[in-house]
Amino acid sequence: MSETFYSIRMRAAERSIERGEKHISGGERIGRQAQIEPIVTELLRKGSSHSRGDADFLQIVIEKIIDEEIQIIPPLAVTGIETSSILKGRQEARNILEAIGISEQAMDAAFDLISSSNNLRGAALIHYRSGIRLDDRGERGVRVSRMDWQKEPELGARVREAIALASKVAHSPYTVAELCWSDDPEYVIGYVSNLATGYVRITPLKEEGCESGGRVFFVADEVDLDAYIHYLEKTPVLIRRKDE
Ligand code: WAQ
Ligand code: MG
Repeated sequence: MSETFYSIRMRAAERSIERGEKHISGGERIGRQAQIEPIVTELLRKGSSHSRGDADFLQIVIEKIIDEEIQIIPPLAVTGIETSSILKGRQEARNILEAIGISEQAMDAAFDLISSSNNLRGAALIHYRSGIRLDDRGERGVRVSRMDWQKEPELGARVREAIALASKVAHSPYTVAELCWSDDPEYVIGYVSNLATGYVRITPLKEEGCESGGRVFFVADEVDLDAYIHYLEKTPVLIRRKDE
């Protein structure tokens, strides 16, 4: 692919002297030159009218992708589970994670972290057996970036973004599984994913009105952390369905 692509990223935050910085919203896209303007407009809308609050800091970065070849990967297959309570939803998530081989300890660490009121801006990397956090990014976590659909699928923006992210994450050999639910107070659906299981949407995973949410990537034994984080943050990935 010799065409020029751009990474377009947004982050929005609420800043106060007493409470420091609260993450409101983020977004990561890839586009050709002609798509920059519409993508910037979409990201601006996303960050400036958000249920988590009014951003008083909003940053958009546009960067030409030069030094790395774009990888093309297929999206994870999507399935869904609906339950009647958060307890049951979380149990379904645990059953899937257990079947994948995630330890009890690692699951507890992940659920504690995501349901804590201290949200990260990115994801926490947790060892799939010990439950020990492996990245040293603190409150920032690791922000997966530089991924998008080659052709926009007919899905809502949120689902489209989540499947693109989960597909990129799952395609690393160091990812054993991912657990996620939103930090947006009105959105109670989350997912468990990996390459073999696909993207399993589960609802509900949290209470309506709750602002806790996040992402945990369960990481394999043989992980090369620097290479893994480089892939997540920097390697450009386009998602393309097999029949396109
Ligand atoms: N990289 C790493 N972590 C991220 C990223 C990223 N690019 N974007 C968000 N996160 C983390 C961060 O901790 C957020 O607080 C948290 O995930 C939730 O982000 O119906 O909307 O964008 O199939 O609020 C999943 C279900 C929705 C979608 C997830 O996440 C569906 C969602 P949000
Ligand atoms: Mg959010």
